[in-house]
Amino acid sequence: MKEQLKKWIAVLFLVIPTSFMTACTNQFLVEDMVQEEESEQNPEEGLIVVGVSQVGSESIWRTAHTASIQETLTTENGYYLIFDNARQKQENQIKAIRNFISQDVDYIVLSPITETGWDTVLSEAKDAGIPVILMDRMVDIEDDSLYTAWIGSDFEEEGKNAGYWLEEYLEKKEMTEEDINIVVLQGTEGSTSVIGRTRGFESVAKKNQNWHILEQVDADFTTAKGYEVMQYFLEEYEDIDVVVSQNDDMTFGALEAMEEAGISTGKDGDVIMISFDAVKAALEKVKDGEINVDIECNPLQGQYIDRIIRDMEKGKLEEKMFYTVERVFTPENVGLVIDDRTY
Ligand code: GZL
Repeated sequence: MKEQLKKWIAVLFLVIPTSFMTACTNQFLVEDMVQEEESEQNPEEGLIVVGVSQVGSESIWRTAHTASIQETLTTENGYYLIFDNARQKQENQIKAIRNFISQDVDYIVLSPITETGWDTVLSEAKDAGIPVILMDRMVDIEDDSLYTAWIGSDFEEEGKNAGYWLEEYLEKKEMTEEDINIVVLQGTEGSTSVIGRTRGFESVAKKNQNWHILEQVDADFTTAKGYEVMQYFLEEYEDIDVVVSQNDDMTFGALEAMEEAGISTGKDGDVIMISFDAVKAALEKVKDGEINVDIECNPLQGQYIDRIIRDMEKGKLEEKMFYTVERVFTPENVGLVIDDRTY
């Protein structure tokens, strides 16, 4: 009997825990399935949901800017990123922002293609209690409480640096008295980068009586338009001494048009070539002497956005304006950075 009893007890000790474990396992399995179900229905569970409205993909700089954001606002870093490319249309950005509001995201990050036309939609975001962080470019609005922070470049400083470089270069070449004819390829009309770079360069130009800005034309920050506008300048003006191009993509188009016209540029060329952005493909041309100077504009803004959001999460944001660090590259110093350039 005892033996029989012992067997039953052993069986019970074996069966109960097993069935209990089976039940638990089943329960855990069920819980897992529910969690899995929930996470499929609610992928942003426990993550900071950020809606990003990007200008477009018009330039190498913009591609690097987008990469910096997408490589930082990852789920591993605690974010659920909803990214919208507006294809260079403000109405697409406004639609995207309204979409983010309807999804009740935690933050909206916006690179505004132009400065005006944002008051209404940013008021809607504020009414919805969603903080807006501006990146790259600025908005021209009545009430600056409509955005919580801004991260970007000092574009006016960039424009001035181009002017200061030209002053120094012409002095070295003993060309401070002769007429200097300048044409400017501008980027997207009404964008902060164009407004600032133009204002900065003009502020230096007006101090040099022998400088003549013949014309400034919008080439929309693209290579194709840069080529077209440079062709127009070459047909319109016989004697161009300096080309200022407000981003490297337009510069590539302008260089192609000048090469086709048999005009050399850069260090020992017919035309002085000044560019902005300092992407690697352009720095190669600085190194080769085809571009005289490239004014850096830093697209790596993802980390700044991450830090701003982290500080806001802790209610610790103390600043509103964050400026990126930038340099001026010439054949003399480009070698220091070119190999490490990731874009
Ligand atoms: C600058 C950015 C400009 C770049 C262009 O911050 O707004 O837009 O200079 C880009 O390359 O298209």
